[in-house]
Amino acid sequence: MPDSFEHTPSLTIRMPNGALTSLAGNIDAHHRVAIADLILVQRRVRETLERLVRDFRPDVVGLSIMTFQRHTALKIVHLLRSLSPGVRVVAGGYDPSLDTEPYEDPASGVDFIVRGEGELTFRELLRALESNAPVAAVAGVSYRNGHRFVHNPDRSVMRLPVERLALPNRGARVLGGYTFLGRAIDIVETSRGCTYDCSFCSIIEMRGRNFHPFPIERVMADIADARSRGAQTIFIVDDNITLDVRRFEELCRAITGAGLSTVDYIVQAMTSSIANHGETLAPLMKKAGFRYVFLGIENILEEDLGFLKAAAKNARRQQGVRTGNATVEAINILHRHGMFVVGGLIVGNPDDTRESIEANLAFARRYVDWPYIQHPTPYPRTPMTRDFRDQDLIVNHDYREYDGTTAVVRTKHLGADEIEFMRWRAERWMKLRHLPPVLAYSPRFVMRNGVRMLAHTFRGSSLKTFLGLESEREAFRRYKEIRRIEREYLDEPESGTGYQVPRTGCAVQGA
Ligand code: B12
Ligand code: SF4
Repeated sequence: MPDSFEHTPSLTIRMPNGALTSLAGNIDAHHRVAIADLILVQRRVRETLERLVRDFRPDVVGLSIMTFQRHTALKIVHLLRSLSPGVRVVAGGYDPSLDTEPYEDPASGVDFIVRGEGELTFRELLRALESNAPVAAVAGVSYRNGHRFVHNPDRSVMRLPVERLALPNRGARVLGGYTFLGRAIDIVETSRGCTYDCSFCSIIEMRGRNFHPFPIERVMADIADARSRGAQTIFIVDDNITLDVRRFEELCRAITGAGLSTVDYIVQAMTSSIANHGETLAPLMKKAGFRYVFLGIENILEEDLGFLKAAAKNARRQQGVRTGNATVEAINILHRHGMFVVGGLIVGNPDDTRESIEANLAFARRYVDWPYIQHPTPYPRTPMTRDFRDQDLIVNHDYREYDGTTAVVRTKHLGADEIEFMRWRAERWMKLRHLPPVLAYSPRFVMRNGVRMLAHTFRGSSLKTFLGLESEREAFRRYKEIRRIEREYLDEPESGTGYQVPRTGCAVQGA
């Protein structure tokens, strides 16, 4: 999908989608496969798709979709159908897996949904299609049968240490230009799954509570492959790599031992693991080349952590006894070892007041290097979605805006717009503060793009705003309008193709 959100502007961050290369690496070798990450051509989606359909004449097109990308995805299906009426369309990823209904609509143009982990299901689906065999036996697939969709039984998640998956096929990419602050970036997985159950996270409904690591040799081969294709930075996309700290330490040693610490690594981590094991883990991470650590802080207030069911993963323990919150300790350890902290916080929970949101913003201002502050977003089938619905706090049912930085829920005390305004106003200045280290890291990139980077961070504001001649709310209003326009990646398809893009309201609410 081309859709990106506030914290990962395509100017500075264009990362590959890990699902697509993994799927491509695991289908039968005789297929010709092309991966097109549309994030690379955000403003040229239509012409790129027209060209690719002309060049490759695909029999099957698969799309990898998050909820906020649903609208664009359905438009893309519409376009594909107009370019190649007989093409078979497969939808996969978090959104179709957790909310099949919009894709079942005959107007959607989708033929198959692959639910959950996709490699084996997609491979078997393709085998069935090419041999004209029934797909009824393929676990994990939902398919159109006349006017209704049939949902085959779920497929159980792969036990990765024993059930081998082939390496991702990066060679199948037909578009280029993945970069992070001007440096070539790739992604690598070292494990899948998580045993926690944070109420806002889609992972549990997607694959249950489990943790399956890839063998370290396989991870090293994957990193080496990414490196050999030019990656200077690697984002490790594991759901929760810090569940097994000893294994993470072993991985760091393997990276250093293999001479692959010349790559800069970015990883997501739990505060508790870093605080409780950081003294041994952090030096190894630093030596291996880890540079940015995304910490799932979520919230600094215990009541909010309780609501988000994220207290356990943020707990500090000493001699096995819980002694408080792990966040500050985790940040200090990472800083002591020369790593930057990307602070993941969630503000706007049901009981949040102006003061509780301000407390979190002040914390971010003081402690984190790069803020990654979001609003609770009721994605399909998460426990949090039920909580917000039960309390009647969801105010926006347009999934296009479910991108994490648009407030779509209110609290009992504050309106959604006010919550978003508070985050927006504070976060821009925090981001500005990180510019000097970025300049030192990527001087040529910043010299070339610094003005555009600032313009992006402060879009909506004008000289009048900075001089205090207009209210910041006016700038915020303009920012929201810019965001609204940015969300359209594909102009309206021509009529007469027989397909209509269905409305993408909140199915849960029946809107
Ligand atoms: C890494 C990651 C990121 C990275 C993305 C890096 C990248 N380019 O890949 C970063 C940090 C940038 C990011 C950002 C966002 N993310 Co994110 N992210 C993840 C995470 C941790 C892992 C995803 C991953 O790569 N997994 C590995 C791959 C191999 O697995 P996979 O994607 O699930 O794919 C498998 C199946 O889904 C299926 N499949 C997927 N696509 C397809 C397509 C076809 C055709 C088929 C057959 C099968 C199939 O098969 C694949 C292989 O088994 C997940 C999950 C989590 N624990 O939080 C969230 C998650 C996917 N992100 C989410 C969200 C909401 C976002 C953001 C919108 C906001 C945010 N939370 O930051 C932004 C948007 C990014 C953008 N495009 O602008 C949500 C999606 C929820 C939903 N219902 O849509 C998740 C689930 C987290 C959550 N809140 O629960 N994210
Ligand atoms: S620890 Fe992370 S991956 Fe695990 S349930 Fe919580 S948010 Fe999801």
